[in-house]
Amino acid sequence: MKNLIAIAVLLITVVSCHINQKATQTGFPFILPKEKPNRPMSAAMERIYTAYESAEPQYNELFSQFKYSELKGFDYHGHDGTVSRRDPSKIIRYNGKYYVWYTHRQTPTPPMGAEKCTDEIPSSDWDLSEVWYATSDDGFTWQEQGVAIKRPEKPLVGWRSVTTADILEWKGKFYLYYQGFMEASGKRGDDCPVAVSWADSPDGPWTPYNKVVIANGAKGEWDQYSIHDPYPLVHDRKIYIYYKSDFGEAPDKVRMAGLATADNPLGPFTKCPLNPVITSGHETTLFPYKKGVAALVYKDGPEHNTIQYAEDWVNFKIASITEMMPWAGAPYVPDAFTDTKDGRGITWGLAHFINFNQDARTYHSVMVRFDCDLSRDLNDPEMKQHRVIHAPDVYYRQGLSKKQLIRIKEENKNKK
Ligand code: AAL
Repeated sequence: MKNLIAIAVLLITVVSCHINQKATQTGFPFILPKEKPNRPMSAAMERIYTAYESAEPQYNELFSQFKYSELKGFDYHGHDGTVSRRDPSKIIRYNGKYYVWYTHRQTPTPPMGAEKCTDEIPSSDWDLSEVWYATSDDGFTWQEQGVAIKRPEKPLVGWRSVTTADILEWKGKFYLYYQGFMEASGKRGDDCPVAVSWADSPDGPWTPYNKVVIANGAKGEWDQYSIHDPYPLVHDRKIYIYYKSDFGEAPDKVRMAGLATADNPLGPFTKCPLNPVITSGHETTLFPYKKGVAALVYKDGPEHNTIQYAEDWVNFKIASITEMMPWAGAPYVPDAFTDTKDGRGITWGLAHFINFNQDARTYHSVMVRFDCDLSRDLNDPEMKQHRVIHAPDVYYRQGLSKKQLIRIKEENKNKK
């Protein structure tokens, strides 16, 4: 009994001290402390000191705004929908020039959907496509060099379309990983295993391996249908390929990213048992940062519009929240293949704008340049602004649909 009373007295003293401290603690300092202050704080205040590299975004190396520039050197046939360029690869520098690979479609008509497609008429924007490449001195003006990966003969992997390539440099050779379609995209979904070709120089010629290198998951698994956007980096003397898969049933489609690693560019690739490792986003955009890897996670999912970081290359945490992120961002990553433990970050790359005309009848995509400051070697305060001010027109263009307008009209009618 005595013991019980002693414990009760102790508890009351501790609780009342805590309440008193809260009641007597002075207001939060006017100048936001750089270090976490030693005082009770709300969950939100705790978080800015524990979840991010810095409590203020402008001092967070993994926070940035994104600025966009039109590219010179690409012809889109009057933007009539018959020529499309999309899904650029990360950019590499070789012999004093930047190189990029991308999906190139040149078809007699714009995409007509899975029902109407033929051997010449594309179902989707990336159907009946090839992987092309371009080089540049400054990243703004590009010289298109033509095809890198052609569609092989039926029934080889990719006979219907080869798309969404990304580049690896490994032991003096170059490897392009890409999606190989064996039926028009849209027939079921967007099923396409990962294929690979290699070359001694980024200018080719490219030799196809003609085998699937990362297989779809087993029946019923999250990646049973598609391995999209294969994105290779080098870490721990291994090839790390991040990829995205689509799963679930419409309208609850889910897009997440996983990881597969290998000792050899042609495989075998082992999927990470913790997959998926990134729960949001769409195409894959990653770069070595310090000891770990950072990812741009935009569009789709609960954590879209974030930049994430995984020190162990598997367990990603939100490092910042931002806006206007590049779609299919493909950065210039100087240390992508150096197996660095001191990743320096990125400052620019290419991305795409899909449905450039905002008109399904001339559907096509264009490539665009983005700039940012996600680099430990750059300090550009303009990129570290916490907000972007958009012209009213940007908001008005997100107008209500006809269906929504009818609903609101009905609601108003019923109120009378
Ligand atoms: C893209 C990528 C993949 C998909 C399709 C073409 O943005 O995620 O490449 O298959 O859409």
